[in-house]
Amino acid sequence: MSETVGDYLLDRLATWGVKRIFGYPGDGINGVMGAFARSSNGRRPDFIQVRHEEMAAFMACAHAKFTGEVGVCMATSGPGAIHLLNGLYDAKLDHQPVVAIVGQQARAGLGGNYQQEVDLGTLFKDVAHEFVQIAMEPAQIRHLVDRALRIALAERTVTAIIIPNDVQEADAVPQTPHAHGTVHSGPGYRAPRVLPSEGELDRAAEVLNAGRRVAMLVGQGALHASDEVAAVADALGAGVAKALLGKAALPDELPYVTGSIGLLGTKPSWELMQGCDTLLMVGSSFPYSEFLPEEGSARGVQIDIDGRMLGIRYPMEVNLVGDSAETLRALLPRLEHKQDRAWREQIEGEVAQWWRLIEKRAQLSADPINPQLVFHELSKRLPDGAIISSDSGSAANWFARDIKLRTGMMASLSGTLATMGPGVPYAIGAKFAHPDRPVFALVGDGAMQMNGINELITIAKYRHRWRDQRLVVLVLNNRDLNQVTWEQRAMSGDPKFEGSQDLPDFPYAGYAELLGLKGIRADRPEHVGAGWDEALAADRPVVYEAVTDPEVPPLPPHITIEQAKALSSALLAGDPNAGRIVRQSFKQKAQEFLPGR
Ligand SMILES: Cc1ncc(C[n+]2csc(CCOP(=O)(O)OP(=O)(O)O)c2C)c(N)n1
Ligand SMILES: [Mg+2]
Repeated sequence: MSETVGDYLLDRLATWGVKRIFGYPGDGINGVMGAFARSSNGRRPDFIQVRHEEMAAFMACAHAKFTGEVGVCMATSGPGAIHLLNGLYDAKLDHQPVVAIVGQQARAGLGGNYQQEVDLGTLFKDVAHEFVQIAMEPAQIRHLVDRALRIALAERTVTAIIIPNDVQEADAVPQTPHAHGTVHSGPGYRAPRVLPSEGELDRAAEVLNAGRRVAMLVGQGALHASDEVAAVADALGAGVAKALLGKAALPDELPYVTGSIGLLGTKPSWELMQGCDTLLMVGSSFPYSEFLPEEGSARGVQIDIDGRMLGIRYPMEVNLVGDSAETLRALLPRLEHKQDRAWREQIEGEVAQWWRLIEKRAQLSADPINPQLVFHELSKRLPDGAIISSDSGSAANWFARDIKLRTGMMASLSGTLATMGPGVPYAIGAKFAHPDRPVFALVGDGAMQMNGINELITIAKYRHRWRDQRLVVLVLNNRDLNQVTWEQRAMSGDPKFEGSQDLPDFPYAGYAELLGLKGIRADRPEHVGAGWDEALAADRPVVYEAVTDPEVPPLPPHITIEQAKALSSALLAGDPNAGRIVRQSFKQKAQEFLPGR
């Protein structure tokens, strides 16, 4: 049998180094599934079967985030393609290179209001606007693959290829005869060296040298520039705050690292931004202006590889288009080592105090378990090389504040779309990419019920492929959509609406056991540490269900007057849990004012 388009597609993807494709079948993409089945040469990518196409897109995004390579996902026409969308938007908004390959009805039927016929070019036109194409001829496949991967990598974005099912089954045309109108593409992409001009570096150095209290804010663009960020922070006597996607950019053990910033952030990051006279932002588009210096109060320098991201969060004096590591290295010899270290010492003092506060908050009693204790006990035990994914929800607060990352660890979450649901699929994507490393997913019960429970089936299906079996899914069983419950109270001033917020209970640990995984359930504080020890010693992936108290407030680092007012009006309006909330909030806040903090 001669090679089909499906065969050629997979071979071309292998030429690009693609090792696995996360996806789900359907008759719209069967021409490619047939090619996977014929994959005898050991060269073609693996097909990883998920429970839902959105999960395939999350896994492709996680692959990109945890390897720097392009992630690939695949779905059938119509419903499968539609299911991919939320995961693709997650990748697009977090600037990850992901390629979606989807099927379509046969060419002859298109426009015929055919079964499952959806206008996929239009559907993907926003999420994959840099490149979305329909293959109408076998000869297109070579350049569609080459361009979809190259554009995804070069633009750090999502691209899509739509292939009608009769094209998938047609004979491949790897090479067209040279003629007017034919296209002859080649594979491969290497990132360029991107550096600002000398003059702009000098201007940036002038601003940074003039500053007396420099604050740095680093994001995911600095993940590969840890040494450079540390060296520049040392020279400038700066404190460093981290946007959530950049949490692994610098280890939390460094005394001048103030940790996360924003609503989920820390008090030292707040103080750093309020007290600085100069802001150096590296590889971040952290959005919340109220957590940045007030306009006019600080001079600003920003570094970003993408010129479109410059100068949108703070009116910067110098905007540098450049790779963060290269640019910081080029800046370093231009920086004067600041002699006056008072600002740096002040920050270090606040950071030390903050860690003591976090420790105390974790130890406060709750009913039955304080979620901070669960994260605190994990943080102490994190094995070297751990990879962590967090879902959106209250887990993201505790991940941001309580988890101390060390050198060599990786961590991510849906930073920009902030969608629920990526926690478990990100962990699966991480485990396939790094089967020797321990992986942790930190997930709420709402997100588990949305999709995490189903994706446990994928873990059970594939776990035998992973040399190191340490994959732990932490579920915060608080029977509440807690993050939003607190947003209703503190932002909108409404009491908790039980109709939208209460969740049914579910036996997460028991269900894990049914699947052949290990289930651990902690419902008393004294079980929490031992539960982690057991999870880390297990011979198989674990679901660690912690029964946590929804009335422990994920307090913003600096609660504003408006938020305090909104919260009290919510309570006055008859919040069903008013009494316990006041007690828990008071306990948390009181820790800041106790002696010996
Ligand atoms: C797809 C999607 N739907 C809704 C939301 C809004 N949202 C953000 S966090 C959250 C609650 C999450 O609840 P859960 O997973 O139980 O975590 P908890 O906050 O209770 O720890 C909701 C509804 C969202 N971010 N994404
Ligand atoms: Mg919950």
